[in-house]
Amino acid sequence: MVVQWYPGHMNKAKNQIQERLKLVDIVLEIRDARLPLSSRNPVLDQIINNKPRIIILNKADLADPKLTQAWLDYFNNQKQPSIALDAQHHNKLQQIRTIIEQTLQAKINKYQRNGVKNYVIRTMCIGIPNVGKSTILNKLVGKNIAVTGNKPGVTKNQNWLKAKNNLELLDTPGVLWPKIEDEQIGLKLALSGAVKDQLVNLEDLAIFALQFWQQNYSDLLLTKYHLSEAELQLTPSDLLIHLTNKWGVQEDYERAAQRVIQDVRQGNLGQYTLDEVVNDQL
Ligand SMILES: Nc1nc2c(ncn2[C@@H]2O[C@H](COP(=O)(O)OP(=O)(O)OP(=O)(O)O)[C@@H](O)[C@H]2O)c(=O)[nH]1
Ligand SMILES: [Mg+2]
Repeated sequence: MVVQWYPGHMNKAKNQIQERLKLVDIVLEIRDARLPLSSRNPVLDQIINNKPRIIILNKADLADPKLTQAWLDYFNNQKQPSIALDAQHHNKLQQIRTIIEQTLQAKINKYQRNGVKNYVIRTMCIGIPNVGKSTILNKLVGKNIAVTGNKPGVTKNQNWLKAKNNLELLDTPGVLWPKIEDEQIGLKLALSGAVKDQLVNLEDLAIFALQFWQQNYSDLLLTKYHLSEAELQLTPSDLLIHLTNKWGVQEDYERAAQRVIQDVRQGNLGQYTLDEVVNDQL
């Protein structure tokens, strides 16, 4: 599947992140808990380099809890501060503040030693599109200031938001990288909703999802789609044809594909994580 998903605005957003980075003390890197590895942006990675960083695995409500814990353990072993979160339902936002303060403890101590009372901590929130950056910042601020929406590309420009306790937060537009060489990563990103659906072949995407569920979450597929054991053994594309017939949408495979994709994204096929923990990669 060849997808052109690096329009000019993403390049602009990347350059703006690079420019503003020197103004901030710490970066909140938001990744999708369902794909903690594939939602890591190698381009932003290079830019951020040695800046203190907290990895937030957002949308943890949709992810497989066992694998979320495995990923947190992995980051912990790498001495990389991280937290899993369900920003939509307010979970653990206070803890983000605590981790920010812990990570910047040396700097804060210095301010305090020098009698600086009104110091400001500046944070930049970065990540792929639609991962929940603006939602998290709104929760940290305690008001819905940043615009959010369930499609990629909602935030168009950088915006500073002010939270309590001297915290300033920069919201940024979601950024992908120019060339996604690994097709699997492309499919995982698309399935999570990081890529506009118009840019993707929905049938390919649904077939990828069905295959992943057959291999990893077959029990869920069996019960949620009321399949027989024999139907579960169909090839993924035959399974899509089977579901199309079953749902009575008359050879409209794209419509059936859309339904599968929606079910995955909304969690109707259960909690899932598309990336396994692998060593040596943050
Ligand atoms: N299930 C779930 N949905 C979430 C969570 N956090 C955010 N969302 C939803 O995800 C969608 C995208 O959220 P945004 O905050 O607009 O994402 P963004 O990263 O700012 O997106 P761009 O500005 O387009 O890059 C919205 O529909 C949110 O309600 C979460 O933890 N769980
Ligand atoms: Mg946004």
